[in-house]
Amino acid sequence: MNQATARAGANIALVKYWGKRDPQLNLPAAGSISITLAGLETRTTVTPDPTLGSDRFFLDGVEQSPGRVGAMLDLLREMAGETTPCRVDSCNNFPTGAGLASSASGFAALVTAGARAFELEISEDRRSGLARLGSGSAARSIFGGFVEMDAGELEDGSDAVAHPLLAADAWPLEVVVAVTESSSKAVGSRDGMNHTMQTSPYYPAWVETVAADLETARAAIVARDFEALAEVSEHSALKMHASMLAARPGLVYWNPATLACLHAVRALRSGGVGVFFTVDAGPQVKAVCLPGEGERVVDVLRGQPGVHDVMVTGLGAGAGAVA
Ligand code: 2P0
Repeated sequence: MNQATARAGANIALVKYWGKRDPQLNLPAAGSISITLAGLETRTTVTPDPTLGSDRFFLDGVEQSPGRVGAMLDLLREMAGETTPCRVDSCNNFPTGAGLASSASGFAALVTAGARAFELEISEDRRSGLARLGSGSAARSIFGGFVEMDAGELEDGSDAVAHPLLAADAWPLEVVVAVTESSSKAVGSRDGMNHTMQTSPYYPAWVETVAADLETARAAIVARDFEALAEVSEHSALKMHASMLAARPGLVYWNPATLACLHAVRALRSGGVGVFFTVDAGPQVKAVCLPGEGERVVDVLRGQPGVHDVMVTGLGAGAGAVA
């Protein structure tokens, strides 16, 4: 056992994951496709310490209940035949819990650091499956660039893992994040997803149509066809939000600034700029741009009423150890 540190980038889904086929094993009802980001990352250090009575977890320096982090450590300890408690120190370089996918980079970094701390020789596939148990979207952050998550068919969930589609430098898109609210969201993804599954009449239609979107997005990525990727990505995001809006009571994650940004992005695209939007379970807007277009999009989104902050980043590598 050793102290080990790992980093992982946040990821943004272009074809969204929303709904589970098995809540216990955290298996998605459908696949998803994402891009892993370079500039929004989590760094996590796992320190096995026999003097601790139980696991301790610090997020950005503030102690939290170990919860799902402790459950992940239990799995890693069981695989390693160990029982030693750990201290986990995790830091995000972006706001936590505000729809910027901190659980994705968080669990990808935790699994990667934890596997190293317990000297487990495990494949990226296996790490992706473990990360999924912590958070569905985390399975994708194990890999860099363009990534596809498979829903899988097996009951034990062993085929519900992600795999890379295209390396980051093969199509170096830029991502502009417009922060329209910096506090944590009212309804977390997991609760929002369950509520949508249970009460939205649009949920079955959502699940039935994801496979076609995956096929379109996959083909667009392989062909570097930005227009096709823009069309299917905006469709997937709006369709996911439509399923949430139709829940009872409806989930409204957007604020006026969210909507202002969506219209601004569409106006830019109509004017010939290579950009499209996506929105997750929160009010932030992510604008995905052709290489070189990011700065122009930053200027426009910064000028939208209600936008607090704008960040630009590129696509990045998968989760990895930090020496
Ligand atoms: C996604 N989201 O594909 C979608 C779009 C949010 C909206 O994956 O319950 O925190 O831990 O598996 O991974 C956020 O959901 O959910 C998410 P759990 P997770 O990025």
